[in-house]
Amino acid sequence: MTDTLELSHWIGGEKVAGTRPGESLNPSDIREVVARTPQGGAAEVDQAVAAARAAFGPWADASPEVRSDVLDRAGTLLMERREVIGRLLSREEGKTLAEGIGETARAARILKFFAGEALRLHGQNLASTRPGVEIQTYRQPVGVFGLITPWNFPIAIPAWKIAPAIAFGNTVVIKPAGPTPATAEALIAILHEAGLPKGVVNMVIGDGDVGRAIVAHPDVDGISFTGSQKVGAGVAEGAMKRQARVQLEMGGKNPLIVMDDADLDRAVNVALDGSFFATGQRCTASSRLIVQDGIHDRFVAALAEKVASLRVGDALDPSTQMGPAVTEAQRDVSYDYIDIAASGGGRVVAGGQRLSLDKPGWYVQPTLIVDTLPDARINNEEVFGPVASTIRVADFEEAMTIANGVEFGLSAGIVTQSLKHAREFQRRARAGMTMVNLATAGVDYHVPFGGTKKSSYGPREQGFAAADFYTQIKTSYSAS
Ligand code: UN1
Repeated sequence: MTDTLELSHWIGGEKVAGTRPGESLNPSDIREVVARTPQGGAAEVDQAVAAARAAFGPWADASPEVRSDVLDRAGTLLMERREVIGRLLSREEGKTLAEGIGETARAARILKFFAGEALRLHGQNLASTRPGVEIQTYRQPVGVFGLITPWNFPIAIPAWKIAPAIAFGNTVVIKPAGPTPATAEALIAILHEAGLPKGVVNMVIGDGDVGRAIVAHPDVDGISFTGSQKVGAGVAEGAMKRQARVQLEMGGKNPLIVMDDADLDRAVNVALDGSFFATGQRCTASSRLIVQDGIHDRFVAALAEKVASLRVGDALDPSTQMGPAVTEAQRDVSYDYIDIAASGGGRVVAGGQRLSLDKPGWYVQPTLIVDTLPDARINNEEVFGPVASTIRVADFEEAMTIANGVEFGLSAGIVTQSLKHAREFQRRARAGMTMVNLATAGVDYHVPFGGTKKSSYGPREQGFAAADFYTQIKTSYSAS
């Protein structure tokens, strides 16, 4: 499949062409243009918000069964087409074909999950402190949501923001990430094919101007953003200025502690998955490997061997185990951090070299850097690439202190056979998600997702928690 797609914005159920042209490239072979896109701006955002506002009343008043049916049908269509859309995803984002198809199936499951949640929205009934008075609480839709999504999960994240928003009666304007608009468009097209009324979901393609116009728009009631900490801070400020509700999912510098009593094979496989799969481009990636002295050298030797033998290549080649970085800029960030870590005293034991293959793509060698210090830049700043560092520790206490000693707190993991350490880790880790004998990345879709400290802000995403952001509670008192 090498044809170039021609994308449009989606406004009020119609495809709307743009004036300024843009494109997305195949990071495995940048000679290939995956899609040509319009680049929207404030004018398209105005039209999209107006369409979402017009659609809001009827959609909010529709039977939950109507909303459930659309999500269910879209989930079925997406699951049926997961191979084709997963291939498009891998071609546009660069994760392997297995990862691209897996993510598409995950997005389909998310749509199905929220098809069920649409029917389960419930409130409470309480006796008042005043005799004869009853109180009911209802969850009601909020209005128009602006969704700003990243390129690293170009279909799953749009799905997990759009699905709860519309399941509970809201309408949406989404700006997909610049490098991956075609994958997002596939989802929007399927929702419409499944019978979504015009204007319930609108999409404006473009760059930061589109994001800023959404955040500043007076008729957007809430904003959900996944992306970098820096951009997220600006989104929060803009939303708060006009009292819009806001939810931010940002970076991580996720620790994986490996204790002396760990099963070595398990520890190596968990670290390999957490640090390098999806080219390390996950905010949940295990980027700090905190390893106890007694297992350290065996762990590093075994992991280095596996990292060095990972097959890096074209995302669509079935033998590829790790695809390229999504863009040239992302590739260069990885290179920069490898240099920063090495100049800070770290020792590169796998990867670390510039990589060029027979195709022009943004390939990076998966890289393991050992003997780094906890306060080095490599252990405090998010790389968002296939680069992991190890920190040697004497005991559990030192491991906990280092694990919690960064500004981020998204996901944290431990590999151990000690129940005591596992339980204590779960209790004391300052992270929104903890993993015992599992990779820090790779989460379920039906449970809450989010972090602490600078990783997240606002209510959790996904699972039963999604209703906290995408509905508002009304408290009704009545006496007879
Ligand atoms: C996962 O680890 O399965 O952008 C999901 C990210 C996260 C999603 C991670 N918001 O990487």
